[in-house]
Amino acid sequence: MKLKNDFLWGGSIAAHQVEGAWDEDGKGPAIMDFVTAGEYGQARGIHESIQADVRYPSHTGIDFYHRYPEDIKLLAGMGINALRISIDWSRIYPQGDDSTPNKAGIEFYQNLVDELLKYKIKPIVTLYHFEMPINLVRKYGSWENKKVIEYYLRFCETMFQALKGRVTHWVTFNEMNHIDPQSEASDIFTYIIAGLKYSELTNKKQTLANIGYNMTLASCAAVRLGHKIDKHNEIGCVFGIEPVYAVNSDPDNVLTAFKQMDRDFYQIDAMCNKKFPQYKLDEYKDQGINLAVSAEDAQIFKEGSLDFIGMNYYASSVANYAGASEKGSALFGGLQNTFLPVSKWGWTIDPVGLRYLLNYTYRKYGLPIMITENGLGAVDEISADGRIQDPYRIAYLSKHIQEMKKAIEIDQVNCIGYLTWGPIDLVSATTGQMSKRYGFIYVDIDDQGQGTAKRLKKDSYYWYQQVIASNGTEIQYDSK
Ligand code: BGP
Repeated sequence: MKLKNDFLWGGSIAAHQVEGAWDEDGKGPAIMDFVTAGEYGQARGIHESIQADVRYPSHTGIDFYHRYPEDIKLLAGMGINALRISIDWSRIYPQGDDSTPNKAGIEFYQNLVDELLKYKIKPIVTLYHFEMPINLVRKYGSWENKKVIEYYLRFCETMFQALKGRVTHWVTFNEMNHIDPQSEASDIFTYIIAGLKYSELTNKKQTLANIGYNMTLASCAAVRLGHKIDKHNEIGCVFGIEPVYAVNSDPDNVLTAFKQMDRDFYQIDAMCNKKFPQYKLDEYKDQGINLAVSAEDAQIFKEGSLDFIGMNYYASSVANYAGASEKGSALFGGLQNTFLPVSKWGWTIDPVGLRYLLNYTYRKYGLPIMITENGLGAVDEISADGRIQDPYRIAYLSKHIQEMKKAIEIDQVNCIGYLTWGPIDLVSATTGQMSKRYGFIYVDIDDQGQGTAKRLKKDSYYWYQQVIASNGTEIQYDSK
């Protein structure tokens, strides 16, 4: 298998990390609008109400809401043929349970999509990327309440209809798999996904299981709905998964690693195998967690299976093991791998892990896989002549593309696209920083929100242009 001519090369962004304009044109407050900026080792604050003199990065983002024509023109200059965007639910239904949608919000996304189509860039639209109206959390208790599924589906229907004929590729949810009753979670991870703080949940295991189940059900119901509205719709769900390796070949450690990695797959099982997995229900039962699949739900799982799997890939980790002396500090709490380097933010850099994960996932489901995020968060410096040299980013991306190509060309994995995270610098989700940059395009805004907001092309901009123009054959980097 070779990279197909219509292979998708592009990037991914999320509304709350770029748009800003958090209270303009009828947008309601959403969960991330209450989150302050943090940094590596210092968690983002989660506030009950907006406080004066506090910086909430989503309020201004990179001002994409007003600057998107300029930004899309720059992105188009690299030759990308796909951009994954998200729709901020709170722009469409400001309170989540409003009786009618906000026209200005719909128009914004119609115009944004038209701008992409003008440059022949395929819009890939995520319907939930950490952007829930806060009212749905406070009034209904977030995803634990089935009423929220109804409101989500109404929002999906509004957008499927509003963008019918313009958008064919959809993503129901971004990274719901981090909701996991079996492991301790940080407040920011449960908050980002469901607007709830882990430390404040009273019945943690039951609540997280309910949320994981309801989101899975909502995704399947959205797929079914999207197919009904337009048979051309290709609908996927995006997962943030990582390979989990064993520290050594001790079979106990190998089994522990397998179990830790497998935990992230029960929702994909449900979405691809037309059935919520019985093993998960039995496992829950053993742990005193009650979950029952109604006949109506079973029908939804049956009729709402995915067309493709979206994979966000950044890092791998090593499973904890009995007698480990160190505490897990890798991305999702695993141990660091002594064979591999880490980014400045402690994320393990493992290009081969991408090939491994592509193989593992493709062999399990046989569905097309789109790499929906990949990238290196790094600090960039502007030199005196205005140039931004970022060979570290090029090195990271080119190594990952090489491994993806091996998965496609040697291992016969049907991978349909490669989207980098944040092709234009944006606000970091986990830290709220601007200085954790992923882009090919630099945005002159600092961690305090100060700067000209000017956009500048980095060296990697020209490199990605060359990668795309050659359909992935020229990935070398000439630093001159
Ligand atoms: C993914 C999220 C993105 C993005 C990315 C990088 O999990 O889908 O929203 O933010 O991680 O993370 P960060 O911004 O924390 O560096």
